Amino acid sequence: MSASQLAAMSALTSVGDTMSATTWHAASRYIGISMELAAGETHLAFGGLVRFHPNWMDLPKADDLLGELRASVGWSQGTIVLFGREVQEPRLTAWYGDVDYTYSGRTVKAAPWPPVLATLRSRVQAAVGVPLNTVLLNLYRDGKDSMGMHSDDEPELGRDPIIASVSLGAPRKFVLEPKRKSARRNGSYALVLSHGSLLVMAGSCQHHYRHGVPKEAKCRGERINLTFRHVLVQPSGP
Ligand SMILES: O=C(O)CCC(=O)C(=O)O
Ligand SMILES: [Mn+2]
Repeated sequence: MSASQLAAMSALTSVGDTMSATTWHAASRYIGISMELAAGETHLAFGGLVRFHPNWMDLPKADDLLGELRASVGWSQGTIVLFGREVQEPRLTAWYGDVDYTYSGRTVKAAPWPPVLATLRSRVQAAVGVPLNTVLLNLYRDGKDSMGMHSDDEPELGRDPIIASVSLGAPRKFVLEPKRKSARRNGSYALVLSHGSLLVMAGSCQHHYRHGVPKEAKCRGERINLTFRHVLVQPSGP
């Protein structure tokens, strides 16, 4: 992580953080095989940094935002190729940004920010201290919808990207596991992404870890997640 990114991370607002990193390590416990990530900053064992702000947004604001995004965003269900077959993604998605972005083998074109997302982007940028020029939105209709394990490590995001993730609606488990399989049993983390929370992944997190949102049979509610990123603008050709 560059010095400016480090400075930006340490300047993150601490609303809702009740534990210092040291207290958290002392209080950590295991959920299944995963160590629970609590509020505040955690330096991951294999490298990378995570900051979690469970109460980043006040609840009436989070309720309003959830309702507005649910109704106004142009949600669609994408397809992915799995074992040679085209299948529908287990969630709905939408994307807005200043620049084109290629992820999971598909390219999405720059699309203007609706005012509600422009306002949220400003707030997220102020919290992380770096510019963010795209947002990917995911709508999980219930616990049958999910996000497979992956890393946000496309070359367009550059080295050590900062990914700022806002969650609204039904709480869902988020898993972070080392890319190295032999380290997963003792080196995985989990946390519950609550309504109005902000999770920031930074440093070499995407290099060493994968993350995902597993299915949760008991979850009946909807959840919207927004991941803000900074896509590097490619120099235009001759
Ligand atoms: O829904 C989430 O919390 C995860 C979203 C995510 O990892 C992504 O959009 O890349
Ligand atoms: Mn991701």
